[in-house]
Amino acid sequence: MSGNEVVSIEEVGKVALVCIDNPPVNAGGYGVRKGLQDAVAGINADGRAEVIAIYCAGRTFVAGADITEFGKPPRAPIMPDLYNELEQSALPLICAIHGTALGGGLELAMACHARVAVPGARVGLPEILLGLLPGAGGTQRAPRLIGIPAALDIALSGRQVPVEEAHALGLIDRIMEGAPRDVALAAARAVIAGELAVRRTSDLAVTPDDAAIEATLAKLTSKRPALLSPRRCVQAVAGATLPFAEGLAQERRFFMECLGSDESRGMIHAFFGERAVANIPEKTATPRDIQSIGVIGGGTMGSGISTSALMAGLPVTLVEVTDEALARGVKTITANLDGAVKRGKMSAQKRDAALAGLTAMTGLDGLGNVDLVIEAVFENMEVKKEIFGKLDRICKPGAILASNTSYLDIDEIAATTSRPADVLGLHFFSPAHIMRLLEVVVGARTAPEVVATGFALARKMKKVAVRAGVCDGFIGNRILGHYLKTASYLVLDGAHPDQVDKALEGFGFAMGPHRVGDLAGLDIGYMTRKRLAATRPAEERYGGAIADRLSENGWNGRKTGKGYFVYEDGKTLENPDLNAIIDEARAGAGITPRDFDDQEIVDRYMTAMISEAARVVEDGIALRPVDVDVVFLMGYGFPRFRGGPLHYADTIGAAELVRRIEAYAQEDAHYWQVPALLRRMADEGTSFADMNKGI
Ligand code: 3H9
Repeated sequence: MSGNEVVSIEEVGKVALVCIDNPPVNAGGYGVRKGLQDAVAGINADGRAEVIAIYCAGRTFVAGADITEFGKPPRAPIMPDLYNELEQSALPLICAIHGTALGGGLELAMACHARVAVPGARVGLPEILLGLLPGAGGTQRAPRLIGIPAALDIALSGRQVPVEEAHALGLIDRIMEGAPRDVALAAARAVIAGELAVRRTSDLAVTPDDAAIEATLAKLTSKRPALLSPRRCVQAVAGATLPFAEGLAQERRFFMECLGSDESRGMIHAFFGERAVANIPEKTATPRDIQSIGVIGGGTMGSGISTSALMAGLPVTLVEVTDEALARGVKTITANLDGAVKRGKMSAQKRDAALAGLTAMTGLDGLGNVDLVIEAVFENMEVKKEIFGKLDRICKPGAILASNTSYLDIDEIAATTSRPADVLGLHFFSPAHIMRLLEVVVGARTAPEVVATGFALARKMKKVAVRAGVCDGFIGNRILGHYLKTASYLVLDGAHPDQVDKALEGFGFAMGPHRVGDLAGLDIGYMTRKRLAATRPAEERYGGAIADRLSENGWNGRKTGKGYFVYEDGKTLENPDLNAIIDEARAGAGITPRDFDDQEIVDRYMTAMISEAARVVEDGIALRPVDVDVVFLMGYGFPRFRGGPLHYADTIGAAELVRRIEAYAQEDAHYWQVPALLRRMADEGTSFADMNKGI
């Protein structure tokens, strides 16, 4: 009865304490499962203890199954069988939770005969975020403990439930203060003293709730029709009214079906991708200490960045040109923080403390003492150069000078200073206090510790940083600029903007490109096309005629009430003038329109996106394919269950992509060119996943 390398047993009087110690998050891999099985069986056989109490070492209770084991042959004991076995323990079996009991962790707790948790602990069933459903009895035991509606809410949202709420629901029996081992021991003694009740969850009855099941399924069909795992999750929960073994067998079937789906492969790729992007060449450099930040520009971006920094507890000096602009910036920041309080992201007290950290002033002179400056003025190289020249004179030695530019050359900006090693791009996404992506743009001379500081700042702001090289648009906007042309070509050639949007929404995007354009403002694209007009190659087909005409009419999208669509009383309606504009543009270009089916729309759009993404990897702008995936998942509304453009590309295969590009090139050989990387992959039979290996 000695346990194994990750599960140990300690006898304290009549209590057998079982400790799981499997860093970093005590995931329930084979060693943990086997250790628990042997420990609980051994203690029962031994006959000395009166209660068994499980707790975890380190920062958290079991955070779920070991995700890295998915896709490999299962190794007995598998979780659902093990938890049944544990639940049948003759000795009372309890657990003490700290940190987060998630997925298979919470399922372990629910298989115990009582559960206690420390203040601050959280519990949840996040399998849905991995394209799965709770597969170790969670869909059967949660309804028995807390009822069908609450079980549906927790399993479908995947949210982390605070311990107080979990206690009120009946998921946790008692909240107890102390170190996990002490709490486990005290709770076990309470069981011996008859002060803490124990019972087997699978013995409890479930109150049927067909209305809740049907309403939830109907909502899923209208809101998330493309996804398998939420639907299967509801069906599994509905099965909780069956005899326990039957419900459990059905849950297992559904779990295995989801585990074998592209949906879960995409979402698991996204989970590991978000963490893998932190693996950069500069990761061993020591970040500089950032205690204060300066933000230049109080517009939407500057205010959003300031809000994000203040929410992370960093004092901000906001700089604007005029008092009026400054007042507008402060007002926006205040409204952003109020919004965060309303959404439950921060307390009113924290908001007040954050606002107290804001200093607002006109002129750059007040930035002499800050550790990092983020310039967020409008996109004009001359203006930016002038600002960086001044910052070079004003800022203290060692201060980091960052630009929030979305596409301009960081090296050219850095060259206006005497300290190019301290200059980098920090490209936030709008709204900056909500969007979690940060592109850290590394110039030719940016110092490693400056890059590392960008990543550390992102972590502090609870954002995910992706390393990008210098080029027009970096990773995201460079690829976007390319594939948006496809959307315009599709419309010129015969598809309707609404059809294009609906086809892509069917693929999984929250909004199609025309609705997004209307939301962002069509004037942005209009100005970009004007800016690039002089450099547009003569062979390039011009796709902007329709959008140009909309902007020239003053129809710049939502903010003007009209763009590709008309916006009235919160509704999106057809623009009655759009067809005439489209007809005129087609006639002007001598095009006879043809029909497109939705699949061709998706194929062309995605192939264009993948082509440019392949070039971005090949050019070294992105370190690996997964970096592109994370940029699109976190910054461009790419459907998470598709895993990102290059994960999705692997589901098509390089050979088929090359074939498609060559076919499209028959009509437009300038736009549709096979990227050398894709050609090589097709010849060698390799995938983008191969290039991600060893991260
Ligand atoms: C499940 O349980 C299925 C069952 O229902 C049925 C089975 C039959 N496995 O996030 P962090 C790694 S599905 C393997 O940076 P934090 C992670 O990759 C599972 N590895 O820490 C990272 O590695 P690295 C349901 C895992 O403190 C390191 O641990 N559970 C797992 O910011 C640190 O992670 C979940 O979905 C895992 N389960 O956040 C929970 N989890 O350092 C997933 C983490 O090499 N996990 N790693 O990059 C989380 O949400 C967060 O990790 C957690 C800690 C909140 C726990």
